[in-house]
Amino acid sequence: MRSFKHYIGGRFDADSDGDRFDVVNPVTGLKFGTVPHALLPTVNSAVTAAHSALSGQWGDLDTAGRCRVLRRVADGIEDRFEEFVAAEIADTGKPYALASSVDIPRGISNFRSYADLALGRAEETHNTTTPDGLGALNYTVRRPLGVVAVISPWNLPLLLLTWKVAPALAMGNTVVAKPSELTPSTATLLAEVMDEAGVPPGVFNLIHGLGTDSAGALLTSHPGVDAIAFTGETRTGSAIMSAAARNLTPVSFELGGKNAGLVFADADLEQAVEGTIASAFTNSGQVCLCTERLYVQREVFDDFATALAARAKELVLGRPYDAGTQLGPLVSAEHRAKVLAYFRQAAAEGTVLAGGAVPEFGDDRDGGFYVQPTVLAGLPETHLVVRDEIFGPVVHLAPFDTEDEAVRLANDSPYGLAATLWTTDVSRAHRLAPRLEVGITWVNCWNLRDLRTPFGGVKASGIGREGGTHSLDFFSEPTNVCVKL
Ligand code: NAD
Ligand code: 6OD
Repeated sequence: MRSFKHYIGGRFDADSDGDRFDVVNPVTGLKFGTVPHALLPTVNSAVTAAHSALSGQWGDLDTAGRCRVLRRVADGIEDRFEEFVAAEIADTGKPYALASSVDIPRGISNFRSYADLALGRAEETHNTTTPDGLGALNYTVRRPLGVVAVISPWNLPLLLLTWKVAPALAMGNTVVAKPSELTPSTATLLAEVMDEAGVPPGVFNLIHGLGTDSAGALLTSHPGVDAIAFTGETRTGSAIMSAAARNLTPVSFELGGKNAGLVFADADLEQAVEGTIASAFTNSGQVCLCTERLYVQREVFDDFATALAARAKELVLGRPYDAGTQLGPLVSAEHRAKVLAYFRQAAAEGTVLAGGAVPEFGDDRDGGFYVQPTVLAGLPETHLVVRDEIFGPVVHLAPFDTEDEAVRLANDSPYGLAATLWTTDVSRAHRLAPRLEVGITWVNCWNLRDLRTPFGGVKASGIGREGGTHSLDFFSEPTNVCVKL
């Protein structure tokens, strides 16, 4: 049984000031550890440690020095690669193939790529004309914001945590991170690696705990926090924004989605089916970028629906380490109950083309949180199954006739994170992509990520952009210096 600890000011012995809570393996539903709640004294210690670390060793380092440290962190994760994979699997139950090809490699890349970007960054300069003819030189310097609170979710725990921690540290900030209460393991290993890599005490602090009225809320409302980078549900973002408003703390938000895909009759239908299998069911649909609404041009709707449902039924649900496992369980009993409630409503009022139920294994996995990959059709656009983010392995299909109708349906959502377009007509792709109210559009692919590109959503899907220089901009404050020549 693991006993997780906070990591504050370079020490793992920081104790809990609240009760401990359990962490459970989603494959079997069995408890494997206990986690401390950080309450106000712990949050205060972490913020104080982060403040103290802004000067001294960390503050004295230039960008090159900080980037050397970040590369050592990347190397440290790589050296303990299988341990990180095992930790991610213990918390989430995701397939080994996914954790070892996406989650942990991306955690490593985040440190390397933000180190490269910060080091190669050029600031703006302007020559200004003056009445005396001698001119002035303007140049910009960037300073860290200070103490950054990083609040992350459970679906891609290390990837989404490091996606914010790496650029924040690269720009000279210090961090207090709070991972999801459901997934404390890789964040804890990351703290160990930071320690081993020589990250000075207090530069990276890790506190555990719940969100509402607990560690998360205490951290985001803390007056000693200079910026908040949050990934999670839209309504949590709203609560954090209210808390941040009191201190005028800047926020960067990556929130929920109800992502649409558009399949045109001219698409390569086999490619569109396989692409949708990936975009709807990867990580059991627990990726903010997953497609939950798919609009298919009417003349190919029936063929497409039949092919997609057949492929969904072939997907292999299994144990994380079994060769051939394609889908793991959902993260928790509570989350599965929410997903199944949507499935029941869909079955009552629409058509279930595939899945819709809990699989039966006849072994200890029946204590876990699996659900079948599910394809639905026939619900009105106003139905909650079509409007709410479900965050499970589910996609609802509906037909459309014209481009304009497709765009209207895709945009008719409170969310605006990502969209996929499946078409072989290049002009159509270029014509439609700018009309979709989202932060990211993929054409004939899904989740192809270049870490330098802007990442984020519009409407209820987020505030601001991260990725590449966008992250470096958020995590630093520009000061213009004007020198009269
Ligand atoms: P969540 O909002 O429930 O929790 C996320 C984090 O916020 C956790 O660490 C939680 O403890 C903390 N938290 C909860 N309430 C808080 C509060 N009042 N104050 C401060 N912190 C609080 O989200 P989740 O269930 O962990 O993750 C799933 C959600 O995340 C989905 O909505 C998904 O779309 C979204 N998500 C978005 C992106 C993106 O990039 N846009 C990426 C991944 C996940
Ligand atoms: O791939 C990424 O960089 C990224 N930010 C993915 C987000 C996934 C959301 O669940």
